[in-house]
Amino acid sequence: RRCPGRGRFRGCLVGALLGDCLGAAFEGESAVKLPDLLRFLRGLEPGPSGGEPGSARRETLSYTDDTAMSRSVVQSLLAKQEFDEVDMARRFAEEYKKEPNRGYGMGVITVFKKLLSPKCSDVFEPARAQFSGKGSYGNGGAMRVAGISLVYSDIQDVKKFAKLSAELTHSNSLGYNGAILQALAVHLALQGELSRESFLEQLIGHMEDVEADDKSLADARALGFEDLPFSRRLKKIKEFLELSTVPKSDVLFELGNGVAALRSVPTAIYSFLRSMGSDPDIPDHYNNLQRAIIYCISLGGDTDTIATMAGAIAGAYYGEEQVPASWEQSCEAFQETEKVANSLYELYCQRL
Ligand code: R7I
Ligand code: MG
Ligand code: MG
Ligand code: MG
Repeated sequence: RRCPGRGRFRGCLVGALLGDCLGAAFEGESAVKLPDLLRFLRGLEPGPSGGEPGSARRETLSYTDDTAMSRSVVQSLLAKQEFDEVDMARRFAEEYKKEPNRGYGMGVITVFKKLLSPKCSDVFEPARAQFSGKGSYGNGGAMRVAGISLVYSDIQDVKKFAKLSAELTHSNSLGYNGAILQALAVHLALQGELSRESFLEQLIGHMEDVEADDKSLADARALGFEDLPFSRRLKKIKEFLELSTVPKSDVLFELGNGVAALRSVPTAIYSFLRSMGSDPDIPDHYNNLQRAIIYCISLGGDTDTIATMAGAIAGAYYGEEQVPASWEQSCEAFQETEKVANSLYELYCQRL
């Protein structure tokens, strides 16, 4: 295994930050109009249509729980130099206590409150109790997972620690399998120039294995889904990519734009893959990474989370060269994000 370039680590974390901060402005809107979105983005740029040339930017876009939790994942990995469930759980809970108004999921707050109690001796227990013992299938495990793929280079480690990091809040396999899929996508993107076809084939191969265990089969059936639901959606993505145009309504019906991992992680992967090509609706001066984020947000729904996941994948694939300065500088804590990415790069390469 080789050490990927530093720019991919910076691209990944900053891409994720951009997706969250830009997407948050539209989270929960059922129909985002593309002209409105493009106008919002022009407002971030200096010059005639944006802020006054040379003037200070009007506002900084705040990050949400997606980034707050991603930062806890990364800070824990850097402090411990490996995955440590007790340390990571403590950081999630203390970060929530410090800034509770970042837009956290309704259910996960219960987990944080239990983790903060001195009586909590098993850090996985609060997550197991969620939703009457069925566990959360939300996308919170997936939205924050990229850091795992920026520390572990071995694909079995990526799967193992993506799952464990997600299980601190999401014990339903439809939640943690989404985190595994997102971590695998970042892992593959970090390796560089893979074609769409081989990127998808590899993801399908891994997920058919991940989803074949008894708990994954039982959890999917209990919620009324077919077997191997993530793998099936990856195959649907393959069909979509073979068509010249795909109506937004088909993407929303088949892949979704919701808060469940199953209705958001495949959508982020599709957005990344479709943005390898041009999009007639998005102006040509936007690059692949920008198109991936714009497309996610244009779908509406859980825009910050879908865009942060697509941004992490696209940033790992294209590197920081595709991160526009005006977008990055619009986001809270972008300089710190770059520093942390450098540290992850050092750790990843030192561990090889
Ligand atoms: O998954 P989670 O951390 O939420 C992440 C989302 C992202 O969009 C963030 O940007 C933020 O806005 O929230 O938090 P959870 O509370 O575990 O799950 C999110 C939501 O998914 C819950 O509030 C429920 O609405 C839904 N959900 C479930 N509903 C019924 N039964 C998750 N699991 C279940 C379930 O088993
Ligand atoms: Mg959020
Ligand atoms: Mg929210
Ligand atoms: Mg969200």
